[in-house]
Amino acid sequence: MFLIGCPRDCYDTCGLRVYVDGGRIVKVLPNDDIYTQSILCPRAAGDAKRVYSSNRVLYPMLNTGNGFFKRINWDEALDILVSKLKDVIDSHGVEKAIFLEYAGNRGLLSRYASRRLWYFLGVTQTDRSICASSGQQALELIYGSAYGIFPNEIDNLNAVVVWGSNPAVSAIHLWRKILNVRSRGGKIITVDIRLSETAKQSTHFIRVRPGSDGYLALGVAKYLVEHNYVDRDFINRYVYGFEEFVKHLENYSMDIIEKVTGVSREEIARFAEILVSCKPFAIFIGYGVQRRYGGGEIVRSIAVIPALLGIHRGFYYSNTDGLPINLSLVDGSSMWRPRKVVSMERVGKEIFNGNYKFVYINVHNPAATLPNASKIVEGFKRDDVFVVVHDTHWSDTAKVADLVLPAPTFFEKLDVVFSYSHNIVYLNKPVIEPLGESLGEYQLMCEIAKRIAPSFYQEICLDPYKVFEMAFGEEILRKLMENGFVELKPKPRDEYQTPTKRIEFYSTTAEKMGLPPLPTPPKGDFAEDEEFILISSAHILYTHTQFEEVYGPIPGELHISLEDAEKLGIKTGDLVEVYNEKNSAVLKAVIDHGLSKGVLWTPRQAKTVDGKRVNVLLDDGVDSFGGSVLNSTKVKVRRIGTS
Ligand SMILES: Nc1nc2c(c(=O)[nH]1)N[C@H]1C(S)=C(S)[C@@H](COP(=O)(O)OP(=O)(O)OC[C@H]3O[C@@H](n4cnc5c(=O)[nH]c(N)nc54)[C@H](O)[C@@H]3O)O[C@H]1N2
Ligand SMILES: Nc1nc2c(c(=O)[nH]1)N[C@H]1C(S)=C(S)[C@@H](COP(=O)(O)OP(=O)(O)OC[C@H]3O[C@@H](n4cnc5c(=O)[nH]c(N)nc54)[C@H](O)[C@@H]3O)O[C@H]1N2
Ligand code: SF4
Ligand SMILES: [Mo]
Repeated sequence: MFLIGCPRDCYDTCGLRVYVDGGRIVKVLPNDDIYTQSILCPRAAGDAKRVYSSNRVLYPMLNTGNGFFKRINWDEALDILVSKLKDVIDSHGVEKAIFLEYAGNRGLLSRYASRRLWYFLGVTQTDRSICASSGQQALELIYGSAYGIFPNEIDNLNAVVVWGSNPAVSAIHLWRKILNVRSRGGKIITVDIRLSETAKQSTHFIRVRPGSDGYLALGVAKYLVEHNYVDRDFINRYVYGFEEFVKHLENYSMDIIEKVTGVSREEIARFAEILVSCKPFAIFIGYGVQRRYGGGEIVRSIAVIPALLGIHRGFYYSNTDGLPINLSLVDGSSMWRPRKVVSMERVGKEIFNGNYKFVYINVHNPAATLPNASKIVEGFKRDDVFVVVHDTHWSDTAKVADLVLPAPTFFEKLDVVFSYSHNIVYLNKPVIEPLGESLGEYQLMCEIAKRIAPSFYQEICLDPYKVFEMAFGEEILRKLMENGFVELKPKPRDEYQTPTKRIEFYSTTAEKMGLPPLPTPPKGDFAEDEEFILISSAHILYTHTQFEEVYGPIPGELHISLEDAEKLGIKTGDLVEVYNEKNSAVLKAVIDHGLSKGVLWTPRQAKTVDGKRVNVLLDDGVDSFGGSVLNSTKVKVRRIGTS
């Protein structure tokens, strides 16, 4: 039995016990530590099947045109790759080469250290903003960094607010801990635009209009201030700009708040009273709520609530910057900068226009997961663009690449895995041999570095254990090597890294950035007549596009309210065309009683009936805080027939 950490982009970062027989993985079981709690998610349950699936990339493969690939050897593959890269750098400039990488594997070697060559060369990179950027930035403005409570602290809470997050699907281990709060007589209040799986199991559900959450938060704040519930001592000591904030609240009347949010003042009062009577509580701020226009301001408005009631960092968002890990040393960004950084939302258009002549992609499936997915596919097919994909499986992106290189799964390679939620770090030693001729991301990066930058090889490519030491320091690495895992000490919750060292309700940094100094949320996403807001979120069987080889294509379902379905003459099972100025897609309708009028829901990256990804429809705009606006997408719908 081997104990390893799951490196998928997932809140939980579980400990997995892997059983191997005759060099093959036969069973994957959950560890019984305080975070994994002996619970196995469906993805880990399907892991062994996915590792040995026929969809694995096993050898270097060269596209010979018309979608055919021929097997070549590694020497040939590296020669082609390096000569194409050199050509582009020499004749077009280094910024015409782009490195696309995201979250397929969050291991220190697989993801972070493999960036070193690309930072060194200075090729274009994205801003990695698709997932959680706006909320991260918002929390940094108020608190100096985004870390909040750690999962072991959930046991001390009397209430949890789940705000724009769906942990019953997206973080089942965290959710188990939150459910324990309910079992102990505490409260779970879910704020969502639909009756999500999480909402169904909560003690309270507050339904808001899409993107109006900032108004709801300011409504709660107003109630707390007006009823003198705020903790004056705490505020005097730790908060900067409280008086300005109170004045600012005058701009938001309860009448307007009710109208904008669809939540009555009585419900707002009940919500606020629960918070007052259930201290300590924490607000789990989701990523779904901030992936929209005004998303940063929404998170900023929500994040002041715990401080009003005297709680240090009474929220959870992403805890990476609360842990002692030096990622910028590991990935080289502390030494080298890319010549150009492009927004992840907009990169599709640039690829379509042929702005990049050489594209290197690993741990990422942009042809399926980014906005403008169809433009990315077309761009990759251009003759003047050379695309290299390093993946474990034949992803949508691999299928349209020029050169596809085989990568080992996390069971097949050395790595260190940390979490963005809890504080356990795992040392993953390979439990089986790499399948086929697969080569790890870091090893491959070193092979390319050896050929393209031989005189700097020693600086770019370090011994893997040196990389781990740079991340954690000697002492922690020693413990990690001894035990196979280590617990990191989180930063204190009463420390604020803002310019004033306080919780900045009024942010001078925001002012300098051209943002409002006080939380100024949008009224929400309003659709015109016959238009809908399209929301997408996680599905329990998949991690983004992974596991289709185990569970089949991500269901191409379009959930619609009964009222809208009746108006459009749509029944469950009907085929509907969903369209906007970007594209169209055919999906299968499902009448969903948890949805309200004007709002549609679909699983993330759903595979549409006409063979596309729902991402072809997504809004490619950028929020004023830099993040994506996927959940602000507007579409129209018409019935086209029965399935
Ligand atoms: N419609 C819609 N689209 C979305 C979102 C949404 O809410 N709705 N959410 C967005 C969010 S939050 C995110 S985080 C992104 C995720 O976007 P991606 O990171 O592109 O997501 P994945 O589909 O997981 O793709 C990762 C790829 O990495 C590969 N991979 C897995 N392990 C390894 C490995 O060890 N080595 C290598 N080389 N490859 C590996 C997988 O096979 C897969 O092809 O999607 C975004 N897209
Ligand atoms: N099973 C599974 N788990 C995953 C992933 C996966 O692909 N599969 N992906 C992982 C990744 S990369 C991420 S980013 C996380 C994301 O996990 P979460 O933070 O849970 O975010 P989402 O799943 O995008 O959406 C959560 C909820 O936000 C709601 N929502 C959307 N817009 C609004 C709004 O305006 N207001 C309010 N109040 N609610 C709104 C949606 O209805 C949805 O129920 O999940 C991680 N966990
Ligand atoms: S995918 Fe998430 S829930 Fe499943 S084993 Fe990995 S970390 Fe745990
Ligand atoms: Mo994400």
